[in-house]
Amino acid sequence: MSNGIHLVFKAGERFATTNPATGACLADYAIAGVAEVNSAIARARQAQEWWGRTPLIRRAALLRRVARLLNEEKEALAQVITAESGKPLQEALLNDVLVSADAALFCAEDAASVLRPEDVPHHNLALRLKSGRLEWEPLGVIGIIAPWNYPLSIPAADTFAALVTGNTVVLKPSELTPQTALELERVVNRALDDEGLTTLPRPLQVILGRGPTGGQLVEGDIDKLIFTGSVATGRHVAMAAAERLLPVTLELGGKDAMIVLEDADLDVATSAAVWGAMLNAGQTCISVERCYVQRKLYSKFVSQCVQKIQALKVGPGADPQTDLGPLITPRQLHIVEQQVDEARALGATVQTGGRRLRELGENFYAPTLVTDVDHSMSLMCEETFGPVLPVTPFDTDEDAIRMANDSDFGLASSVWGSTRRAERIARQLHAGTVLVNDLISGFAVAAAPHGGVKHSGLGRTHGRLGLRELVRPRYVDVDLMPSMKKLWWYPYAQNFQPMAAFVDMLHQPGLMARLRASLKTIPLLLRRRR
Ligand code: TXE
Repeated sequence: MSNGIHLVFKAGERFATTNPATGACLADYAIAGVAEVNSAIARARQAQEWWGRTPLIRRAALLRRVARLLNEEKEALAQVITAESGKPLQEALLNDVLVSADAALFCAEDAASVLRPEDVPHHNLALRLKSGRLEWEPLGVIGIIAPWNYPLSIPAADTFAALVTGNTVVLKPSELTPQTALELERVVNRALDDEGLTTLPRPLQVILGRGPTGGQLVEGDIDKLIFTGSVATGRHVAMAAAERLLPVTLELGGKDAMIVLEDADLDVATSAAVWGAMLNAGQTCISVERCYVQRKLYSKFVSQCVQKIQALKVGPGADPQTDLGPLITPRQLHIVEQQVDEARALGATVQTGGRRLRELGENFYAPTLVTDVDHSMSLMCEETFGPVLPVTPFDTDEDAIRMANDSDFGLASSVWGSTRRAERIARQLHAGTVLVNDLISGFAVAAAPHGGVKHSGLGRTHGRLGLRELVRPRYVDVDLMPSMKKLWWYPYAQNFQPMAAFVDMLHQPGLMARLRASLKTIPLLLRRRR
């Protein structure tokens, strides 16, 4: 038994992947059992010995090479991603391949400044004859458990951050999108070869399988885990990790609010709302899951959004004309369908969509806009992860802030309207990221941290904060007068009063009082120390 899930591995078990648009079988793969997971971790640990000693300049060069290869192979990679995840080709190209290439370059360029030792100035006079500095060292082997919705960019950004900081990686991708992870491994290995870093074993190890394989990784000899997925699994993983004090970073999705003020540009805000809710068929942790519109704009906002939604072209992601692809699995479609049906039963109005598109295939759901919604509905409080835009009006800024913050999640949110007013609201929202007059794109800013508050998770990935989570600080303190015994060592006899004067000398208000106190410390200097 492990992290709430029984680890049942049958020797030789395999799993297959299917194309979400067509239902066609894509490939089948061997499941990594206990032995395979542990030997991948052992290889990563062995690799860390040489990789951790490889100078940063060479690690950065590897990531520059990776960025170049991702660019060279962008079209073929986008095809693999679309085949496995169902998303439109353009989304695979930009939100997976480009975001990954940017992350690689960011790591190559910024790691040096993050890893540079930092001076730690000493403020206390008695400690000034020492110099202190912080040094950063890799944690060791990083386990990454990744989801299917951004099958390249999520594991790639985490992998690159781990590699550039001198760690090695064991990656367990989603069982729905294993091929994309194997492509990532291939690109990294090719970059290692191109850079003359052919030493074995390799710093990135990929293990394939379902939940139990991930569970075994959590149980294995790793030094940190980065998990991206559902709240339920994240909680299991965190509990198993806590048992052995394994540090974890958790990215567990969101219920992101979009607030549209009356002074927002209506045309821009409606296009943003539709794209922000429908991107990747809504299967984006930072997609618009709730939209609050100031009453004056509300009815025009709804009718413009409906028009724009109805103009979307739904179809297989591989068709370059497609705006909106299928959901990943019938199970995911069922979650969406249930939430919309429940809202409808509780009085919500489906303005457009709200049904399966069976004529297109098993996993297609019509892009949907729902009004007359409230927070008693799961559509407004649980992650939907589907192409659904629930819209509701508000009156005052305070109402909008209260409604947006009334959620168990806090990943990202956006505010639309005049910049100053929107920024004032943004500062009051409980979320890891708040965008003003934009949405989603925070994830594409390689330098920006990604992560949330409340049930959206713990810690940060991406950016300088993400790099810092993959190193441990070591405080190094060097005494500049090694032949001198310290004034606070033994003996204590007759020390107390001069020491009290010493504290006065540092903290007594007024210069004269401090000078007087300093005279009383002279006996400290004259005393012989044992
Ligand atoms: O997630 P899981 P699922 C949300 C979204 C979606 C829901 C379920 O709302 O509807 O989660 O999706 C591995 N020990 N998000 O079922 O189960 C699993 O193999 C260790 C939000 O796909 O959390 C996969 O690699 N690992 C989200 C990964 O965990 C385990 C992205 C995620 O799977 C495991 C995806 C276990 N016991 C879904 N069980 C986001 N944050 O963006 C499963 N896994």
